Amino acid sequence: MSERQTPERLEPSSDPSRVKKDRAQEWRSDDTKLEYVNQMSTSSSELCVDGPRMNMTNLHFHGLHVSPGAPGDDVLTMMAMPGESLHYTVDIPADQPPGLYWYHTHPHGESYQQDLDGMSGAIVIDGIDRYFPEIKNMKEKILIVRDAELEQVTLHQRS
Ligand SMILES: [Cu+2]
Repeated sequence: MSERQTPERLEPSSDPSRVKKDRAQEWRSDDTKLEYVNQMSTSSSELCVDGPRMNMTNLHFHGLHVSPGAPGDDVLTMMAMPGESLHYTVDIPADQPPGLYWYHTHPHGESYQQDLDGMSGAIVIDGIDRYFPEIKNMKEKILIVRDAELEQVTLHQRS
């Protein structure tokens, strides 16, 4: 049996904003600094795709129109080994389309298992009511489905 460990400590401010993530935390679109702490153990008995896990990690901000260079959405050179931290600056542009995005780990060779273990979360860019005013007063619920594989759905036409 494996022990689940989470390496994340995202510390956005508590100010109201247009950018929200799960855990009911919010941060302002101009408050873009994140500290990501790898709290995984230095040794692992679990195997990865190509050998033993090293428990390294980083973040990818999926779908956001942000810089792919460090200290932004850089999944190639930014990497935290156990006990290390990464300091991100994620400048989300004012014209980022509203909608549901997500962040997830992205260390090559280990991200698949880390993502399946829950190392991901939602990022909501507010403003969809600008396009659909009728939903302005609807209560928002964010639903994240994990540990489930979705099978391809084929629609059959009834004759
Ligand atoms: Cu992604």
